[in-house]
Amino acid sequence: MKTLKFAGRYVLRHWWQYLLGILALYLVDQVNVYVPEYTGNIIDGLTEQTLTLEGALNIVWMILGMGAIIAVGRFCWRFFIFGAARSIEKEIRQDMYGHLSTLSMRYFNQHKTGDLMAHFTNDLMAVRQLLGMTVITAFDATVMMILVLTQMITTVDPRLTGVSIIPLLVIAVGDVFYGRMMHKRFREKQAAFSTLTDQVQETISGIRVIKAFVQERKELYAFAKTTEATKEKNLNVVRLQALMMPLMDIIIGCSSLLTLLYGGYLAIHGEITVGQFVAFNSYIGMLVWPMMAVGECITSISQGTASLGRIFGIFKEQPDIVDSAVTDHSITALSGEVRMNRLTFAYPGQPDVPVLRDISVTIRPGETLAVIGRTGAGKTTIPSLLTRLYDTPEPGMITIGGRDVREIPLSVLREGIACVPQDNFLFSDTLQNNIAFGSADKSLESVIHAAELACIHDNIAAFPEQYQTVVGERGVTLSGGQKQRSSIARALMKDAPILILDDALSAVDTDTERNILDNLRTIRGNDRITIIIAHRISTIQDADHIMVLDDGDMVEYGTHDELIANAGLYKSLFDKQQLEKQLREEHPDQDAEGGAAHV
Ligand code: DCP
Ligand code: MG
Repeated sequence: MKTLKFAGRYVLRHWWQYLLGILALYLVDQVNVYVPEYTGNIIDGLTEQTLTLEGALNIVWMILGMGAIIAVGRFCWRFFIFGAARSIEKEIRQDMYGHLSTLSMRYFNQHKTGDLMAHFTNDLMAVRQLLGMTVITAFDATVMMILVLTQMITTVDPRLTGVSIIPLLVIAVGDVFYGRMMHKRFREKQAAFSTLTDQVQETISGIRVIKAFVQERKELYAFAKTTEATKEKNLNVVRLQALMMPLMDIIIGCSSLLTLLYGGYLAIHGEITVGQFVAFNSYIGMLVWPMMAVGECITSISQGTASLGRIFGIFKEQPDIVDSAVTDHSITALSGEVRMNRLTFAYPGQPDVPVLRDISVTIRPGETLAVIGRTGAGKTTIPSLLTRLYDTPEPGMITIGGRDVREIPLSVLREGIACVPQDNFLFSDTLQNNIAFGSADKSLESVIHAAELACIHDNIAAFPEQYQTVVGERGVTLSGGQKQRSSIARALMKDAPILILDDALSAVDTDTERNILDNLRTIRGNDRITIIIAHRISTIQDADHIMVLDDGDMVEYGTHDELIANAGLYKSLFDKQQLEKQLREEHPDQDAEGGAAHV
C-alpha cells in the first residue's frame, strides 16, 4: 500500500500528461470502431446499387479524415504517456541516487553492488513499463473491448456477437495461465542474465589474479557453463512464445469459422446485410488484441509492482548517522585537542567482538600521533570512528575541542578532517580533478603545490599530458606508490585541522617517505593535528606520541625512545625491521622494492 502511495506521488506530478494521453487514446479507439461501419456502408451501397459516386466519395473522405485523426491521436498518446513514464523514471532514478548517497556504511557493507545496480537498471525499466505501456494497454484494451462489443451488438447482431466471442474468451482465460508461466520463466531468464554479467564483471576486475594463477582455461569452462544455462533459460521463454502463437491462430481461426458459419447463415436468410457481415469480421479482428492484452497486463503489473517494492525498499532505508538533536549548529570549524576517552568499539553485526578496547589518548594541536600494530589490530577503525563512518557506543568516547563528535555537525566534522584512506581511490578523471576533489580551490597552482608536497609532482610532470592525464579505467594506470602520493596530495589540498594518513606511505620508498614527512612537519605547523597509521617504524618514529595496538588493546604508548627502552612489542618490531633492512642492504639485488614493511 505504501509502495502504491510512493508511486502515486510521482504519477500525480504528471497527471495532466496522463489525462491528455488517455483522452487521445480514447479518441483513437472511438474513431477506430467507426471505420468498419463505413466500409460496410460502401459494400452495402455497392451490392444494392444505391451508392452514387458522390456518396462514395463522401464516405472515402470520411474514412481519410478518420485516418488523419487516428494518426494525430496515436502520436499524442505516445508522446504524453511515454513522456510521463520517462520523466517519472528519471525522477525516481535521481531521487534514488540522492538517497543512496546519504546512507551509512552499514548499508553498503550489507548490500551487493550488483544488486544496487540492478535497482537502477532492471527495476526502473519494469516500473517505466508499468507506468507507460501497461497504463496504455490496460486502458486501451478495456475501452476497445467495450466499444467494439457495443458496436457489434447494436450495428450487427447480438446473437452473432455472443457466438463468435466464445473462442476469444478462451484466449483471455488461457492468457492468465500463460502470464503466470511466462512470469516464472522470465524471472529465471533475468536471474541467469545477472549471473552472467556478474561473472564477466568479476573476471575483468580480477584478470590480474586469474592470469597470475593461470586460471584462464578454468574460467573459460565456468563461463561456458553459465552461457549455456543462460541460453537454456532464454530458450524456455522462446519455446513458450513459440507454442502460444500457433495456439492463438487456431483459436482466432475458430472464431472466424463460427462467424463465417453463423454469420453466413444469418446473411443468407437476410437477417443481416453483406456489409454488416464484412464489418463484423473486422470487429472480430479488432477484439483479438484486447483479449491478448489481459495476460500481458497481468504479467507487467506483477513485474512492475515487484520492482516498485524493491525500489521503495531503498527509500525506506534511513541513514544511521545524521545530525541529531544533540548537534550544535553553532560549531562551524574544528579546533582544539582530539581526545579518545576509554574508547571501546565493536562493528555492527558482531557486537561481541570489540575491535578496540579501552583506548585513552589526547592529541593536542600541533602534535602528531602515530598508530602502529599488526594487521587487523584495529588501526583503520580509529579514523572511521573519528569521521563518524560508524558511531561510538557511548557519547564522550571521542571528543574534539571538548565536544563529543556527535555534537559537531557532520559536514563540519568531515570537512575538518582530511583523510587518506588505506584503500585510496582515484576517479576516472584527470589528475588535476582527482587532486582537487573536494576542495574549493581547484586552480592548477594549488594542485601543483599540493603535488610537490606529496612528492608526486615530478612523476606527473613527466607524463605527456601532465595534470590533464586521465587516470583509472579509461586512462593510464598509476603504480601503487603513485596512487598513494596522489591521494596524499588530495588530502593536503584540503588543508584541514586534522590530517589522517592510513597506511598511506606503505608503497613509497624510504627516501621519498622522508621527504614527504619533512614537508608535512613544515606545513602542519603548531596548530594542527596529524595522525599517521603505519606498519613501518621509519614512518612514525618522529611522532610526538606512538600508540602500539595489539588486537584492539593499546599495549604501549610513548615516544620512540621511550618505547625502545620499554623493550616490548614496539622494540621487537623495531629489531625485526632493522634486521630486514640490514639484510636488504647486504643483498640489494634480492629485494629492490623494500617489501619488509609488513609487521
Ligand atoms: N572489521 C569488521 N568490519 C569492518 C572493518 C573491520 O569487522 N567493516 C574487523 C576486521 C578486523 C578488525 O575489525 O578484525 C580491525 O580492523 P581494522 O581495519 O581496524 O584493522 P587494521 O587497520 O589494523 O588492519 P590493517 O593493518 O590490515 O589495515
Ligand atoms: Mg587498516
